[in-house]
Amino acid sequence: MSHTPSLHDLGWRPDMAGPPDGSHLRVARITQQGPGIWHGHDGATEVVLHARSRSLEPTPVTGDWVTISGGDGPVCFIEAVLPRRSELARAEAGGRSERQVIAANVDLVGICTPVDDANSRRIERELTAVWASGATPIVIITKCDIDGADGLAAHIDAVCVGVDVVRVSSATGAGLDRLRAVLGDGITLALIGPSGVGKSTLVNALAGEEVLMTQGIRSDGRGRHTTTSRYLIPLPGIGVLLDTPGMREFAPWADDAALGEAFPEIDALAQRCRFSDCTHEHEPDCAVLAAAAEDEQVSARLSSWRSLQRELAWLARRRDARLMSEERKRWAAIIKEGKGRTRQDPRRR
Ligand SMILES: Nc1nc2c(ncn2[C@@H]2O[C@H](COP(=O)(O)OP(=O)(O)OP(=O)(O)O)[C@@H](O)[C@H]2O)c(=O)[nH]1
Ligand SMILES: [Mg+2]
Ligand SMILES: [Zn+2]
Repeated sequence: MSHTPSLHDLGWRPDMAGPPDGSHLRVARITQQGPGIWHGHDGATEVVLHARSRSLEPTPVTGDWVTISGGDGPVCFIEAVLPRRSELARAEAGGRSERQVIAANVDLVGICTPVDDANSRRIERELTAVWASGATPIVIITKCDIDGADGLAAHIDAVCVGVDVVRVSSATGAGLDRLRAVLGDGITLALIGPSGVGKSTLVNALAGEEVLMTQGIRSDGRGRHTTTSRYLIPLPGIGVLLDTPGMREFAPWADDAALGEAFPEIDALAQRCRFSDCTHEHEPDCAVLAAAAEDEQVSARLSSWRSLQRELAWLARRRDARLMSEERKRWAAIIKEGKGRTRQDPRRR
């Protein structure tokens, strides 16, 4: 970076509450996360951060605003994580029932998809997660310099109902002005999408210089992940970019309200079903089924909606089961402790 970003360049806003005047604490934003160690910037200098306490909650992620102490050397301590205004989360790959926060305090999430290999189902899944995050999604179609891009991009619009779609090429610079227009001073845009779609290349193109490593043109490593951590990159005068490593698959962590926002046309049709709790499976006078029978596009969207809804319901059940089991353990411990006390001194209550 050519010059030191101020807190404002990092995305700090006057309406955000930091430590009180006279406090020995100051704020910083996490620019790269753990495990166990974080990098941040406090508007004056880059800092290496450790957690003050083992029980620091929540675990800081890239994009977080934290209060820090120390600073004679480059190592400082994270004292607290400031309240998040947005939280982009997914169900962790593998077991898939743990919530994993990918980034915090982002205003916009750019769902990146390459024009020659766009996966509509994946875009729907990512949109659902972004609607649940508190940030606003935009869909960024990358590599639009590829031959026949216009025709290839057409089907993507069908799954981007009510969402801005921006076509860009980092190679030619096309569309970058539109992206700069949705950005702005202190606005944070996180980029997500599979590996190799050109997320880091796009950050470099917006920055006008090589701030991130990208997959080399001559690289033969298909599917190799080039970016391995989540980076926050303040671009003074442009905005704040948050680059993420490509995720092979994406399981959204969301609720039905977010699902409704990702499928607004299904939601609108559902308002006209006879039953307010219609599942759109077999009920009479179901407006969604009626529309799906007449329109292939609605039918495809309905089947995505169904599978996502099942997936989210499964996650919610797993989460509830886990909460109940934790609650049971907590009670068992309380009861055990109570019994121990009774045995020692039966008169004490
Ligand atoms: N034709 C064309 N190729 C591009 C464009 N942007 C990126 N690429 C190429 O796509 C490949 C991947 O780019 P990266 O920016 O490293 O992709 P990434 O999404 O950051 O990948 P990960 O870090 O692994 O998640 C590189 O070989 C780039 O040269 C573009 O606008 N047009
Ligand atoms: Mg990358
Ligand atoms: Zn219905």
